[in-house]
Amino acid sequence: MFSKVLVANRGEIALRVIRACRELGVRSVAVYSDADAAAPHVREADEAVNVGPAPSAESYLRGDRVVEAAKRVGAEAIHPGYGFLSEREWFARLVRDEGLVFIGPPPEAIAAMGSKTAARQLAIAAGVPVVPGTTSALRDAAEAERIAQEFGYPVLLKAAAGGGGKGMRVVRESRELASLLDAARREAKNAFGDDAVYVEKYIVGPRHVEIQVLGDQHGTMLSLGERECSVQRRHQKMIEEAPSVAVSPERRRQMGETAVRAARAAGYVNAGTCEFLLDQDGRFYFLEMNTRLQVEHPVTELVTGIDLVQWQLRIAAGEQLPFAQEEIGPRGWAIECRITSEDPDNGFLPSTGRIEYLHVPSGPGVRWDGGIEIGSEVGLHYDPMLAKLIVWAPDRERAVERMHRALLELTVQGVETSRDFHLRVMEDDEFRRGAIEIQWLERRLPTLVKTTPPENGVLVAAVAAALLAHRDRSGRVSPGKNDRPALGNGGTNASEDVTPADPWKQAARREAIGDRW
Ligand code: MV4
Repeated sequence: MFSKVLVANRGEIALRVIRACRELGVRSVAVYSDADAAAPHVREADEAVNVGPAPSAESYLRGDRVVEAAKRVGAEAIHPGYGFLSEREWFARLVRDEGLVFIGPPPEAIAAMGSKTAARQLAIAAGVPVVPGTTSALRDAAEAERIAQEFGYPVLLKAAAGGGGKGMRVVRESRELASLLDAARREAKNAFGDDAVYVEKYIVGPRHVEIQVLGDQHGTMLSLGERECSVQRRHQKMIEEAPSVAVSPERRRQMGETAVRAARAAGYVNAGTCEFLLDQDGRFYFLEMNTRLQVEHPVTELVTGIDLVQWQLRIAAGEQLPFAQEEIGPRGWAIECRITSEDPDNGFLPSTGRIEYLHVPSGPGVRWDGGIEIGSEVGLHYDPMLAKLIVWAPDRERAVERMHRALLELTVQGVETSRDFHLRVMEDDEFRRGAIEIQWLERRLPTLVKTTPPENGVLVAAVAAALLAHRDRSGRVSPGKNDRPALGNGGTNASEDVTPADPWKQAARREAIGDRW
C-alpha cells in the first residue's frame, strides 16, 4: 500500500478519500485554492498544498501544479475524485509519465470511452447492446434523414464528443431535422470544440440505471450491481438509490455481465460505471461509461458492504480483489439525496453565503458525506453540492421513511438548500411507488416546488410577519420539523409550505459555474 496519497479535489469527495486513506493507514495530502484555505478537507488531511487562485481553471484543474505538489511532498499516488481532473486522459497520462500512480483507470481506457461513437463501436464489437443508430458521425442532413427514416421517428441527435446532454436534440418529424441538426452541431462545437453528431432511435420514457464495476490489475472484473438514477433535472441527478425497483435478479445478472464485458473491452481497471437506459419493456441499452468514482457511489457501498474508495486505493497499489461475483448481491435498500445550495422554489437558482448553522442527521442507518461546516463560505466558484445524505434500511419503504426522518433532522442555515424539496419527494406517492423515469422529476416539478408569490406589498408583508412568528431554528418558516407528521400517516402536502425570500441569496446562474458531473 502507498504511504502517502495526494487528493486532487475539494469538498465532500476530498473528505471521503481522506477518510479512506486514514482507515488504510495512508497519509493524505490535500490541495486547495485560495478560496478553500480554511476548508474542512485542508484541515482533515495530514498535509495541504495551495495550488492557486479560486477559479478552478487556475487551481484544481492545474494538473501540472497538482503533479508538482505530489512530487514535492513525496506522495506516490493521486486520487482525482470526480469532476475536475478525474476524466482527463492527459492528466492520467501525465501522472503515469511522472512516475506516480493515478488512482483510476489507465489513460487508454479513459480515451476508449471518451468519444461516444468510439464507445458505441467498442460496445457493439463486444456484443454489448446499444440503442439502434449510427456509430459514426453524420455527413449531412440528407444522410441523417435517410437514417431517421430507417429507424423511424422520433430520433435523437447526439454529439459524438458529448456527455451530460449537451449537443442533444430530439427530432420528432422529418421537417425539423435539418434545423435541429444545425442546432446540435453548433452546441457540440461550443461545448466540446467538435461538431460531430450521430443519430440514435429515441427511447421514450426509459429509466437511467447504471452498473458499478470494479476491476483489479490481475484480470478480475466484478459487477457491484445497479443504481437507479432517474430522479434528475437537466441531467443533474438529485436522488439515487440501490437497488432499482425495475431490476429483477435475472436482469441484474444480465446487466452486470454486460457492463463487465464493456469494461473489459475498454481495458478497464479500478472503479467505473456503465450507464444504461432501461426501457418500459425491460430492455436495456448501454449508453456510455463513466471512467471515475461517481458522486452516488455510497448507495452501492451500503447495499454491497464493499468500500469502493478503499478498494480504489488497494487496486491501484496492486492488490487483488478477493470477492467472487456470486457473493456480491444487494442487501437492503439505500437512498442518497444530494444536498445542494440551490433554491428549488426559484428555479434552482444557486444560493451563496456563510453556513451560519448546521445540524447533521444521525442515528440508525444514516450516513452524511459532507463538505461543509459552520463558517464555510458557499460561493459560486465550485459546484453547489454541499453534502450527500445517504440512508440504508432493510427495504425501500423503510429507506424512504428513514430518509424523510433524516431530512427532518437536517438544518442548514445561511444558504438556501434542496432539503425541503427532498422532503416533498419523499412524501410524493409516485416516488414512493417507485414510478419514476428520466422525465419524472421535470413533469412532477409543479407539485414539488412552490413558486414565489407575486410582489404584493402589504399582503406579503402581513403574511411574512405572521409566519415569522413561527420561525424554527432553521430560520425557515416551513412548519417546524416537530410539527410535520410522520410519513405514511397522512403527511402534509409540503407544497403548502411558505418560505420567505432569503436575505442572503444572491442571484446568479448555475451556468456560471460550468460543468458538473
Ligand atoms: C438517450 C435518451 C433516449 N434515447 N438516448 C442523456 C445524456 C446522455 N448520457 C444520454 N442521454 C439520453 N440518451 C436515446 N437513444 C434519453 C437520454 C436522457 C437521459 C439519460 C439518462 C439520464 C437522464 C436523461 C435525461 C434526458 C434524456
